[in-house]
Amino acid sequence: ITELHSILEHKIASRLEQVHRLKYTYGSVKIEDIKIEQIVKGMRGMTTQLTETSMLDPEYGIRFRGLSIEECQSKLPKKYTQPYVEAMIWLLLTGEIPSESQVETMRKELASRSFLPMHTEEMLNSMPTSLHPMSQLSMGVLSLGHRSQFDKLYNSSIKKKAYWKPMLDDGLDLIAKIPKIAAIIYRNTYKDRIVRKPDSSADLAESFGRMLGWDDKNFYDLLKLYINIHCDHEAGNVSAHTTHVVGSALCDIFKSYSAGLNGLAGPLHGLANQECLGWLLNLKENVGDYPTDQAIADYVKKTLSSGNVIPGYGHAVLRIPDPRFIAQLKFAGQMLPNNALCNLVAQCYKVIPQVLKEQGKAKNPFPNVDAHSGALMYSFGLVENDFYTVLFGVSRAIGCSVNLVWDRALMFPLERPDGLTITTMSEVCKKK
Ligand code: AMX
Repeated sequence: ITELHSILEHKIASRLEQVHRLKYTYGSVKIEDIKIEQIVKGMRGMTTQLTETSMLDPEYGIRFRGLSIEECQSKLPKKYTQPYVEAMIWLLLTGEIPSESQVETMRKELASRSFLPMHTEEMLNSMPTSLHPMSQLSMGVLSLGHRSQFDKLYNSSIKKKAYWKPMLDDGLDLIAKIPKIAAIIYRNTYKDRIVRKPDSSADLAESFGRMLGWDDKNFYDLLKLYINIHCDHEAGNVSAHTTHVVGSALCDIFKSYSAGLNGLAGPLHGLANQECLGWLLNLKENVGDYPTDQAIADYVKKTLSSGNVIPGYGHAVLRIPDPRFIAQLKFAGQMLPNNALCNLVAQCYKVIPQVLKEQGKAKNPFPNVDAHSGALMYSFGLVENDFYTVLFGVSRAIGCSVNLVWDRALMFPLERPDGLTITTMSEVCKKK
């Protein structure tokens, strides 16, 4: 991991120069005007963040350090059909495609950190199983702060410039430990409360799959795909943004990401994948395994006329079918060509956009990532849909951690936008 430190030292130095230039040379350049409707409509289309790891283009989808999902799949070191999660972590941290040996270094580093403190295990084991798995996850992550290197060093004489080092230490801890927290929640809530130990000879996804209780290399492959496509999605989404804002108060990664996870648990964000599967299973029950397109369209219209949204469709930024959905569609086509539920997802993709277009409300009538993930998990035997957002949380820990490391490396300040009262804003409008 010394190699990772020296790569980062080098990259951070040149990025710091750029940020310095942005601040002092170009500080007064305006990049856009803010309209009142943007403030009222949840800050849509307002560029307010600087981020290193990924960018979301409405017409193209996500690029991780400039690479599309397909490019990541072809360029990053892989096992079976999908890149190692460790390779994605390296890419997000450094912006470089890792060698096989760098992936192995990352794998060993994470494996050595994958144990949990006793108090975390005891706390998770004492939680009521009726508590939503996302609440358990958020508390499990928060409890890891007990050993935060960032907190420890912040209270010593560490210089601001070096904050990223303990943040990296904590970030690797979080990424390494969160699979075991998730596995305990899964085994306690739905199974026999027996959890296997992390497998120090396996990669992160395989070790996670084993702890969940699976002995199936295709399932480990699905976990690699799932974690890689969910690991980061630009800076403005609720979980990433929340983590960043809390981190800007110089909270450690565990407090910051625990807050981010609470946002991820919202039905308009991460919880949508739980709702998606529920909706899909109801659809299947109503229209059968091999429905006509018309039967699906009628069911969709019924959902809309009862005042509900179609889970898994639409997006706050994207204006195309989500490439993360397409990657899962391809995976299902290869691994589960005769699976009725996955085939129903594919048929919905043909039918639903047209119905949403006719309804004319959604700016994006196409599927997002959540339209497929639940069906894949369900088909591999992970059927408990209120656990799905926990899988999302395990994945997003990567992007949120890497971003906090870079936030501290670039010495970003406390985030504190201004607010106006509705009366004041109305008066400002009258004067215009
Ligand atoms: N079904 C029905 N109506 C929809 C719709 C859908 N899937 N998506 C958007 N609309 C409606 C909105 O409810 C809104 O109606 P309103 O004017 O009466 O309030 C109108 O279309 C305009 O919305 P928008 O600007 O297109 O979307 P948004 O940016 O406000 O919200 C999102 C985006 C994702 C919350 C929304 O599309 C939605 O609710 N989708 C279903 C839930 C979902 O799939 N969430 C997962 C998002 C991905 C993630 O974070 N995991």
